Order: sequence, then structure tokens, then C-alpha cells
Amino acid sequence: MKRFSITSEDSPLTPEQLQEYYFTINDFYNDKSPEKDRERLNILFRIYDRNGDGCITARELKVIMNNVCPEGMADFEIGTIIKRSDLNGDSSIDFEEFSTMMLKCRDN
Ligand SMILES: [Ca+2]
Ligand SMILES: [Ca+2]
Repeated sequence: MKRFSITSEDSPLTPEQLQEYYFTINDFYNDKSPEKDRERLNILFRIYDRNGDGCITARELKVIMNNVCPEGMADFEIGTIIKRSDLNGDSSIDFEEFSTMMLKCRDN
């Protein structure tokens, strides 16, 4: 039986988290600093990882995209992002994969 937990993969972002997300992503893009990148990626990863289990699933990514994109994102687009970012093939994104993906997006 699945254990009950207060935070689920589908928990929507709180207004504070949404604010922190925009604030951090803005800093991440506008102040490229190797010393601060990791800290910012950590904050972002914690926001993405809705249930706090250390990896981002398609369901969690969908929650974020529905919060930050006005038009949301289709399931197949979410699937494509996961597939591109998932380097070890476990169908979810861990912190290292997340960092690699975010830095690639920003620096290319
Ligand atoms: Ca998770
Ligand atoms: Ca993975």
C-alpha cells in the first residue's frame, strides 16, 4: 500500500514558492556565477521536486509548467523534456541531471 504523505507529486506551488521560483530563475539567468549557480539550482530543484524524494517526475514537471506557463504544457512536451534530461534512464530527473539540463538551457 502506498504510504500517505502530506506533500504529493501533484501539490501546486504556494504563492511564496512561485515568487521564489521567479526570483531565483531571474538571478540564475542574469547573474551567471559558478559559485551561486549550485545554490540557485538547489532552490529550484526543491521547488520542482514537489514530494521531496530527490527526483523530478513527469507529474511534478507538469505541476511546475502549469504554474509558470500561462498556456500550460502538453503531456508529450513534458515527456520530451524528461527524456532529454534523463541521463541514466530511470524516467525521472535527479539533481545532477537537473543541473546539467538547466545550465545547458541557459548557456547555449
Ligand atoms: Ca519527486
Ligand atoms: Ca534520471
